Amino acid sequence: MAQSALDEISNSGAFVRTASSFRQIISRDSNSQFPAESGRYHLYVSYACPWASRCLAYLNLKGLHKAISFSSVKPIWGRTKDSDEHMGWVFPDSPNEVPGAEPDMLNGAKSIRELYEIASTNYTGKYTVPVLWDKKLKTIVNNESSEIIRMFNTEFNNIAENPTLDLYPTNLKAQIDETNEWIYDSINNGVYKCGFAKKQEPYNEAAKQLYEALDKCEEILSKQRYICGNALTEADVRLFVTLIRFDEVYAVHFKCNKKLLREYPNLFNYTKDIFQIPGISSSVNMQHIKLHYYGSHPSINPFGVVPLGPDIDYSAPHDRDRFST
Ligand SMILES: N[C@@H](CCC(=O)N[C@@H](CS)C(=O)NCC(=O)O)C(=O)O
Repeated sequence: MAQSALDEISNSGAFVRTASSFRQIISRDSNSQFPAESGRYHLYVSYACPWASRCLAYLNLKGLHKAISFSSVKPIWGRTKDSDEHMGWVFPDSPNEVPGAEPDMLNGAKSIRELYEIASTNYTGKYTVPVLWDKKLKTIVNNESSEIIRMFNTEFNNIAENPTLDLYPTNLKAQIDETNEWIYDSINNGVYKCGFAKKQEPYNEAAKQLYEALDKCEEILSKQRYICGNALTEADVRLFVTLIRFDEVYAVHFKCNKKLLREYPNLFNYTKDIFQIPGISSSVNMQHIKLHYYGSHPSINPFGVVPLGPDIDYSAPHDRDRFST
């Protein structure tokens, strides 16, 4: 089984992501195994990781800081054990080592791998973030961001500061699901397929699909403020986490350079618009993002040199107010 994303390559040279393993659900039902109690859960993230960042964005948007604690690992992968060569997410020794990264105060773990080993003695998969941790049962509840964001959206409403915000409303579920599907495949995961391809053909195919999907988004966003209409939904948060990394990282590191995000007027302004929603900008740490990608994939960037640019100001004015909401 793959122990890191860098191993998830098929015989044809294409990147093929494996499914997450911990799939328990936190419920508002106080009799469930994992009830939505304040102070019980902790979200381990890396600011670098788009999947973890969407959970962090939700934590902020729903006003769950007091109910659910979170911390970020160090941006650059390190050795997770002295006895083997595995490289993965590690915690700093002190809060001053890398701004934004914190030691593991809950379990005293040195790496995310250690958390997986506490949760399961026979785990053989990847040691990914996000990790939604149960402090009471000392285990991983869930490590699949698409499920974590759904729990944050609905299950904590009794303790959330923003309980009425519903990013997956009943009347839009079908449209959000349909949008997520092509955006996940061609854009969120598509950039990874471009970046990790080890042969020309799978790269060409992934890049073609990526740019068709970006063109489609550009077209949709020329007519409406958000991707599923004129209200923010889950689909926007999911799209945003990839777009915010696009010009700073994916264009260079993952060879997604056929067109830059800032060459798409609607997508670029849309990215600024979402960035400026209260709670979103603090889920974005561009320093961690750049350090991680350029510094953790030696097969793509052997010397770990981080490019200077383009240093885009996503808090600059945008033109999305032209649509009514
Ligand atoms: N399906 C997972 C994917 C998470 C994921 O791939 N995280 C990456 C970071 S961006 C990771 O932790 N990779 C560790 C590794 O490949 O060893 C989710 O969406 O939660």
